[in-house]
Amino acid sequence: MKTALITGATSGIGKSTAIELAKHNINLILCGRRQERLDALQKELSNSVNVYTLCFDVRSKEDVFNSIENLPKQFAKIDILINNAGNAHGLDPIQTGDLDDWDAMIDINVKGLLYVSKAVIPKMITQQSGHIINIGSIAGKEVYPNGNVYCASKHAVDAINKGMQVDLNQYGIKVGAINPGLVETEFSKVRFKNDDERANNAYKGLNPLTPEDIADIIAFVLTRPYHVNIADLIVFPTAQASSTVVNRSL
Ligand code: NDP
Ligand code: 8X3
Repeated sequence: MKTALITGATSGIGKSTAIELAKHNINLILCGRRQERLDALQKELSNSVNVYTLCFDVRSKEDVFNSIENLPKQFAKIDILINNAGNAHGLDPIQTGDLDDWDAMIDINVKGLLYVSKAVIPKMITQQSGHIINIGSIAGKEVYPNGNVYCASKHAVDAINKGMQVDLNQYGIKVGAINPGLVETEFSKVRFKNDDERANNAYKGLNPLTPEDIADIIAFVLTRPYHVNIADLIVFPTAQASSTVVNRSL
């Protein structure tokens, strides 16, 4: 049985991915900052697979490395890494953006992803196998009004994804990115700091992607034969054609 480490497993895409991978008999290391949610998911999935939880903030280099280096033996071999933890913080023009929001996005979406990857990649190199899926975004392919720093953080994920592919190619490790458009999760609640009206407006009048849609794609990517690597994939709801072209009347 394989083991997957999923960051951001307490909500949205990460949580749905955990549920989906359990159906594929993949043991799980679930990460996030909200221990009670990790505990609940562990309880839910432990009937079918082995589940271990790691509660850390991806911004803490020390906690990331301590947690991953001290995994119990049963979970020490990580076959799959889903780099999913991340959020947008704010949606403001560059001239009025909040510095704390900028720090959060760069520290979590970029540096956090790097810390977790740095803790896991040496294990995969020793094994000469592994599969890393980086959750990017359409915001890593386009820049939209007021998206500035979030888009920058996801463009960085796009570059890191390509960098990992190039550098890890010699070890037989698969690396790929999934770049979704609008997915209804807690993402907009976080972006708009619990302003429910603004959060709901993001999905108003359209049929957005669900986190289960992304989990389904992740499972598809993971179950391709060894010689097939989905390197970079964009997925939109049918109502969306780009970051700014969204049909809200379908
Ligand atoms: P959610 O807000 O539902 O989930 C975000 C997850 O990230 C949570 O589990 C959260 O866990 C975790 N997380 C956030 N900050 C930290 C941190 N500092 N340390 C550790 N974990 C953290 O949003 P989504 O599921 O939508 O987002 C998942 C990924 O998908 C993100 O990378 C996002 O950028 C990307 N994405 C989302 C899209 C969307 O429209 N929703 C579209 C394209 C990409 P906890 O708070 O418990 O730490
Ligand atoms: C999340 C999708 O369009 O809000 O990455 O940036 S978007």
